[in-house]
Amino acid sequence: MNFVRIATAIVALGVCSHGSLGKPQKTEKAGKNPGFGQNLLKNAGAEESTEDTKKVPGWPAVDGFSVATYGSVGGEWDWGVAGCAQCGKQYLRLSFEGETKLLSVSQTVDVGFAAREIDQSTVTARIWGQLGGYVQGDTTSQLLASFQDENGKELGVLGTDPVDSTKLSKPTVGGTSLMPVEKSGKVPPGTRKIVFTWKAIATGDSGAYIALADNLGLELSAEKE
Ligand SMILES: [Ca+2]
Repeated sequence: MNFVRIATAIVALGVCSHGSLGKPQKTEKAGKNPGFGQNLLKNAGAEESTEDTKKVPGWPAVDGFSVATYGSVGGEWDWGVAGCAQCGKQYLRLSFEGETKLLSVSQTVDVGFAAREIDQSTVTARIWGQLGGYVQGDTTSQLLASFQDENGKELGVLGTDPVDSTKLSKPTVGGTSLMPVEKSGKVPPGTRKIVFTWKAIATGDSGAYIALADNLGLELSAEKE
């Protein structure tokens, strides 16, 4: 049993410490399993149309979570100005206030299609996105991937660093900006689902907190056979 626990701990550490910077984004064998090399999130770029901006297609309804058209919200960009070159026309918002200091939204992705490769410890997960908010603002956010077995037991977590709002580039219009974030790590054996979460956290006491995101992603790739 001790060996099992130690092995599990080593896997968990590996998940947290493996960076992907400089690595190719898709491995040469990514085509082997048709599910590899694909963005597994629904409506990852927030471009799907909806009549109610609080009902975001592909995402659960969460109070304070919404989709917006670039330019439609005062203070955040302007009409025709997107948060990034490939950001399209719409973006995601997490908005909360008062005593609420944290707000998140998640998608759960079934990765049973890669069970064999995952249990052989040959699968890498990559999460990425464009995250931001008001430059110098007191809201940060990050992306998290919780690797879980079929019973929902967490086997490991992969997370990007929270966005530093003082490092957001000065926007050409409006007061908000996005920056790319990314993290990769080994998928622990036994993983059958991945809970992808975008989590916003208040870093000050302004009482009004806004985190913005676009072009989120989660993909699996085979490292080796
Ligand atoms: Ca978009």
